[in-house]
Amino acid sequence: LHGAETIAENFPPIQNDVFLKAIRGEDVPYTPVWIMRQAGRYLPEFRALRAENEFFRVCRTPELACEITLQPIRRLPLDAAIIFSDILVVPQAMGLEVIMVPGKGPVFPSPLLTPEEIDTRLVKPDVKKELSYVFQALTLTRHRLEGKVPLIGFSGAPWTLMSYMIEGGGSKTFAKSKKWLYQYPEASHKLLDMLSDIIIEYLSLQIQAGAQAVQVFDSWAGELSLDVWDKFGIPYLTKIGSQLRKLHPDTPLILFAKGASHGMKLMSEMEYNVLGVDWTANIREARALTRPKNICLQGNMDPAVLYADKSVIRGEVERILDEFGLGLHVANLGHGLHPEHNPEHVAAYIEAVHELSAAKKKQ
Ligand code: 1CP
Repeated sequence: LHGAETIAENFPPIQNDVFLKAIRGEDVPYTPVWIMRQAGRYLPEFRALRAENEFFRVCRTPELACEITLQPIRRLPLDAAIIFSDILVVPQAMGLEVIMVPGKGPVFPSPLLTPEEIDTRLVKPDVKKELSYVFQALTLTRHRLEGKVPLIGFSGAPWTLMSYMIEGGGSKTFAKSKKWLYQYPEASHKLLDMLSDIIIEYLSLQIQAGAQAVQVFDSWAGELSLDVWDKFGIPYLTKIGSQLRKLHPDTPLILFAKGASHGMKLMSEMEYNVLGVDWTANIREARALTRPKNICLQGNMDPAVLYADKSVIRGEVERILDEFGLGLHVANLGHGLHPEHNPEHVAAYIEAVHELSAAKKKQ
């Protein structure tokens, strides 16, 4: 690493700020687009690098995390980059082991079993030290992007991280972690509050390291009833939003709560500038709630559309752009890219967003 690339200052001036402008509700020439999991297994260059490097080794090696972040930016005209990492580096920093099992995904060999284990097995980490590799990757990537597009940092949301820590990996029913919410509400609140404080510090340090926007992924919000999410999700998301807003008044805050468009009203009352929506959301209703507050929406094409022909992709993009209307929209999929997606179809999606939105703007 060159000395200057390790210091979070004198970053190259931004060239493409369409993403940042769209979030602020400013006039933009076209609708900006980035894609969740844009750095991932659908890219041959990602698979090649991963073949030689274990997943969390990539996360922990700033040069490698930077390289993977830049891969989709070199190939595709995306309007933002997202740092390569994983939401599960936070539970790792709290003392839990997480391994990436090929073909299966992340696994905790020894998940949390009882509320007592919050005290006996978890540590409140020195975030700056334990996750320094993430901050270094952000600083390096911000320099190496040369101002081409803004860089997004991220964290998992408290409930989503809690569910992984208790389930020990992905889950179909969320039986164990939901049992905690109903059976051990106090311990659940204790764990969620502990996670929230760590996440606030983690995201604040990401912004200081060079992240120009941060996204909170509540991937499993949609597994909860509105009432339970209101009790165990919203208070912590609110705390994260308002603390970060105070610490970093000008940095866009994005919340993506998958499957939780039933909670749109609750989300629109927090301090996030952008709300992610998946393909089940009612866009007109979401707009009615968010437009008066100048909140930007992000989404929402079903990733499965990318399996269809390019003409179908274009048609779906056209429909989605019409539904959102111009302005205060960042195009994205409603969830991450799949390893099976064809990079050419991903390119066709981005091109369709750019061309069709620019044409609508001129109408
Ligand atoms: O072997 C591999 O390369 C594994 C695939 C992979 C990748 C590319 C995983 C394992 N994580 C990642 C990177 C990643 N994870 C990013 C990079 C930035 C980008 O979007 O390009 C991000 C933002 C994440 C965040 C993440 N990890 C989430 C939240 C987003 C979402 O998908 O809902 C979640 C839930 C995880 C856990 C995780 N990590 C990896 C997998 C396969 C999973 C999901 C497993 C499950 O279904 O439970």
